[in-house]
Amino acid sequence: MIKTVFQAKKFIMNNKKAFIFDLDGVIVDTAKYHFLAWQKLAQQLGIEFTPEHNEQLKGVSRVRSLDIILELGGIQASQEDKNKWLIQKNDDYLSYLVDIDESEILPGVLPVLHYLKHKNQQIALGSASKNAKPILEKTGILPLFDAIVDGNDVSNAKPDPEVFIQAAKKLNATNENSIVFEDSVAGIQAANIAKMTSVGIGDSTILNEAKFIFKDFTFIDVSFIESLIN
Ligand code: B16
Ligand code: MG
Repeated sequence: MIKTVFQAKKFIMNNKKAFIFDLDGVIVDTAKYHFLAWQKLAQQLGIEFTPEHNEQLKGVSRVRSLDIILELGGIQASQEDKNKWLIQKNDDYLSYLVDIDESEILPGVLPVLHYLKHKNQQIALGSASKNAKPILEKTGILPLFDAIVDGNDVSNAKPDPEVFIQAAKKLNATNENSIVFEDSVAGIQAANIAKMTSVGIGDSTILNEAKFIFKDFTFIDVSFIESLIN
């Protein structure tokens, strides 16, 4: 009897799907604000920082992002200066977010989220950002999420899969039954390392390690979502 209950529980867990969404660059267009804030700091430090350089920062933690920029400029800095610049960058970034609302949600995202809810699917956030919750609140979509894992919860940044593994666990789904939507190379690598289904959102030449790639959510149709559910 105990064995039967255990097996039934295991069966239910193994069949649950987890749809895990990255935030910046996938759900909302805040990647451009990160870029503007980093670019301002880079200019101040006399470092050239282009949109191409910015690709290396997508999905990467705030601390690591600063290190990458300083490496680009060949600058060695004290921890005190680094802390000061991290606060400055985040303050600048937050100043862009003051007035954001639902219009910041990227095209095609809301229909996909609503369709998944309509089909009783579980949705989680898997983001490196420490500003994730206020962004979901301001854009009005926080209630659509069954679980949230963000930069405040993890100690290892993408491409380490910790953020997605935690999200799948919160939803009682196996890694194999988890689907990750990501705009960053580091995030796609994290999903692949965890043996999750990786769906790249963005440029196919940059995200070529993803199992599926779409330019944006308007290219994702119901039949694709259904194929992920079943
Ligand atoms: P914050 P994601 C990531 O969010 C961004 O892509 C990355 O550019 C940023 O450095 C990181 O969050 C940390 O963000 O400074 O707000 O804590 O794409 O994983 O949702
Ligand atoms: Mg992202």
